[in-house]
Amino acid sequence: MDQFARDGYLVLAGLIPPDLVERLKPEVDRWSDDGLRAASIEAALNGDTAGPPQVEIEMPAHGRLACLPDLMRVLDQVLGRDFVFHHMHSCRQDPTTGGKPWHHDYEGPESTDRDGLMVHALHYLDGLTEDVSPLVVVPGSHRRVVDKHELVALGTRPLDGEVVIDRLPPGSTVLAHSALWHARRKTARDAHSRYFIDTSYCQGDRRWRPVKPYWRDILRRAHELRLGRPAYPRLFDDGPFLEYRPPTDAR
Ligand SMILES: O=C(O)CCC(=O)C(=O)O
Repeated sequence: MDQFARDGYLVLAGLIPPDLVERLKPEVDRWSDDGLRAASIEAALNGDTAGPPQVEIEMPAHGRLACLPDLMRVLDQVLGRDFVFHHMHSCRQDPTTGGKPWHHDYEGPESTDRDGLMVHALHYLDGLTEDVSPLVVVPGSHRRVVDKHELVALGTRPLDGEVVIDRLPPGSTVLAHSALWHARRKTARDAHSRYFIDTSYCQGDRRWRPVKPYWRDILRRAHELRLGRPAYPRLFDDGPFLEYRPPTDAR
């Protein structure tokens, strides 16, 4: 955990069991190809509080990933026992998908708050190889207080001290402090799709901004599915969340 505090991330190589990876990939395909992802983005853009017909966490393997016991055990150590689910995104990045500029994903009440601990589990179902775009991080950058939108102007250009993560075995997760500066650097060699899911968690005794207008509905659906039970009955509680505020940037 000293490494997480110092660098702002941990590599959890092969955290996701192979059979779960095999169940997740067709769900990601369905999410991407059957209009479900598009519907969830549209609902978010429309400020829809009821949510789209299906959300990621309702797909069985995605629901399992969000409360994967081996991940929960790491979160116990990083966040302490009192933590809640924040959100999940699922996406198949095809070779035509672009890079993602430098940013962080910390969602405190105001852009400069760094009061509590929030993390993003970045899951790479096929791992990372030289055939796809790498993840790039700046170790220690989670300790700098920067408005997330300021970073975007940097694009994906190399930054001092950066670490390029381009070799990970299948089913690997990078657990990042949500304020860590990170980017997906598009490379010319993108040869096949990159299966990417992120799940995010935050300390339950602080206040947080949700990222989707239908966040309450997602938590309600997770409760109905009894996700996280019996070990983590509070994982999908709504208590720590402030009201949703639409982003001011064009994210
Ligand atoms: O695609 C990646 O490797 C990282 C994506 C990312 O930074 C994000 O979704 O916030």
